[in-house]
This record gives sequence, C-alpha cells and structure tokens, in this order.
Amino acid sequence: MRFFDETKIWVAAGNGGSGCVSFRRAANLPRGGPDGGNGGNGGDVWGVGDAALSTLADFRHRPHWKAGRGAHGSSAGKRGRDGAAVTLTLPLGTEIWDETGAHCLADLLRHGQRARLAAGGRGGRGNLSYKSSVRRAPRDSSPPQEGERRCYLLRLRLIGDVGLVGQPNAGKSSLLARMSAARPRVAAYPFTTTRPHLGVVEAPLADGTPRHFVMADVPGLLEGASGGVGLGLQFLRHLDRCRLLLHVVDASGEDPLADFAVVRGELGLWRGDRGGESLLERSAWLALNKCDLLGEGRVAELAGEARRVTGLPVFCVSAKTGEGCDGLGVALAADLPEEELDAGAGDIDLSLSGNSDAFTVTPDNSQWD
Ligand SMILES: Nc1nc2c(ncn2[C@@H]2O[C@H](COP(=O)(O)OP(=O)(O)OP(=O)(O)O)[C@@H](O)[C@H]2O)c(=O)[nH]1
Ligand SMILES: [Mg+2]
Repeated sequence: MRFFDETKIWVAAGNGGSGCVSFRRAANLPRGGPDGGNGGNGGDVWGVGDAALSTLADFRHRPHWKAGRGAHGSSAGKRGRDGAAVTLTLPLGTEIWDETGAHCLADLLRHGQRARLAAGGRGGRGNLSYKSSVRRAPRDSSPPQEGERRCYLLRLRLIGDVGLVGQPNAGKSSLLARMSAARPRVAAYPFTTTRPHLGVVEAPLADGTPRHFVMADVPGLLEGASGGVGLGLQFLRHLDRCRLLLHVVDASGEDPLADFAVVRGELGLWRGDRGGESLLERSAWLALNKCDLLGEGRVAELAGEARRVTGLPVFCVSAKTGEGCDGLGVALAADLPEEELDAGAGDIDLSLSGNSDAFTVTPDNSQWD
C-alpha cells in the first residue's frame, strides 16, 4: 500500500430544513391557530483522532464528505428531524490546514479528540414560533441556513518519541524490529523502507517500572536528499515531533563518521513547514550499528572517536544479535521526560458559523427600569 501523508478533503455540512407555515384546521375547532413547526438542523461534519490508523489513504480515494440535511417542519407543530452528522476518523498526528496550506488550524493529538470541520445550517422557524399574545395568526417563517462547505488540507505528522535517522541500509528498520514488536521490512538493499513505521518500545526505568515510548523509522537519507535524491526529505516531517533523534550508522561501513556527517548536513537543509527550530537543534544520540561485524578493539576505538568528533552520547549495538539494544532502550527510557502529549487537547471547533444550536431569545428589559 502506498503511504499518503497529505491530501485535500471537501466537506459539506447539511442544510437546515424549512420552517412550516400552517394553521390548525378541525371541524370542531374554528380558528385553530398557527401550528407550523421549525425545520431540523443540518448535520455537522466532524473529524476524530483514532490511534488505530496510520495513513490518510482513505481520504485520497474519497475526498468528498457530506452530512445529512435537516427535514422540513410540518403541521401540528412538528419539528423536522436533524440531519445525520458525518464523522471522519483520522490518524493521530493529523494536522488540519486551510486549503492553501498556509495556516495550521488544528492538530489531532489524542485518541477520541474531535474537531468540527463544518457546522450544519439551522433549520428555519415555522409560524408557530412567531405566535404571541398580540400576533395570533402569524404567517411568518424564517428561511433555513445553508450548511457550511469547506476545503481542508490534511497533513499527517506521526507522533513518536524517538526518531531513527540514517543512510539507507544502516539498519534502522532492523533496530526498530529488534527493540519493538513492529515488523518493518528489512533487506540488504537501500530504500527497503518507503514509508514511516512506528513501534512501541518497552524498557525498565531504574526502579524497575516499565516505561513505554514510541520509536519512528523513516526512509533513509542520501547525500543530496534535500535536492530530491533518493526519496528526498519529505519524510523528515514525521521526525519533527520526536523529542530525540537517534542516528543509526553502519559501523562496518568504510567511513561511519562521514556517513553521519552527510545525514547531519541533510537534516540542516530541511526546512519544516511549521517554522520553528531546525532538526539539528533537537537532542541527538548516535548508535553505531552492526558492531557484530567488527572486532572488539575496533568497536571501542570507533566509539571513542565518535564521541570526540560528534560530542553526542554514543551506543554500540547490533540489531542482528541484539547486543547493546537493551542498554540503549534503558538509556532512552530514562532520558525521556514524562510529558503529557495531550495536555490541553480538547475538542476543537473550526466552523465559521459557531454553534448551530436552536434559537435563544433573550428579552432586553433594561429600558423599563
Ligand atoms: N550483520 C548485521 N547486519 C545488520 C544489522 N542490522 C541490520 N543489518 C542488515 O543490514 C541490511 C539493511 O537493514 P535495514 O534494517 O533494512 O536497513 P534500513 O536502515 O532500514 O534501510 P532502508 O530502509 O533502506 O533505509 C539488512 O540486510 C540487515 O539484515 C546488524 O546489526 N548486523
Ligand atoms: Mg528500513
């Protein structure tokens, strides 16, 4: 399946139903009075965050969504039925942008968090609602409102704690598979990974309590990726939310530190679409992978050199044998702050017309005081 992380959607909320103008007629009841009911409200369109999804592919195939219209009011004071709402389930980390992609309007970070994308139109008032002590037989009705129609750009920015970066074939997917239950494809050729993968890593804290964090594996970066070489830099967006970048370098390669420098260079050239800090300012650690292919002396020598040159915390691991992986997991768990990702993440209203709840009339008696 192809991975879609950006797509446009068009949403249309339902129109309100018309209010009814009618008078009660019965053989035994002359002048029965007005009895036209209000129209029902049109349905809203909602987006809701769902932790079980990881792509926007559904919306690429089906970009138009429409909620139901409100039914018309009818005689005997009957109010029309409200239109059915439509709910779009979106992967966590979906950002809702305006149509032009210039402003990010909302960010779905929590499972079940909702955003109203378009408000349904209010139903029109029927003539019953105009009846008063002085107006016994009103023939008025108010027109129903139209439902909102909006176009949004959806962008997926996956949520991970630790992002794996490195050149193709460095062993990023192997490391993710070793440390979590995720099973991304692993093979001895570059660009085995063509879309981001997430895995949950469990590692104990110093007091033995287990800590979970999410590790994100994205396609490898080549020199010139910023100019479109390989798969380019497009997937770096998914590392934007990671609190820590874990560089994975093939320690058995010709010049592991030069490989690392190439990746750092490309990270520096990436310009996020939300501004903010460059990925180079993000905390970074270095994992020298494939250490099983090197002699012990060479590993120690390389690790020392890497610490000196990069100034980063360095770990020697082998995704193949598992050596050093548990230690890396424990160190990562200890380093990650207990952060509330969803702090303050409540429901969001993006509709322009505000709440479509029924009319409220507040009498203003101040002039009589
Ligand atoms: N000997 C050895 N081989 C490894 C180790 N880790 C990964 N490999 C091998 O290296 C090759 C590439 O591994 P992947 O995990 O697919 O590499 P990747 O970084 O995800 O590559 P892309 O997805 O193409 O960017 C595979 O053939 C792995 O079996 C390791 O620790 N030791
Ligand atoms: Mg891979």
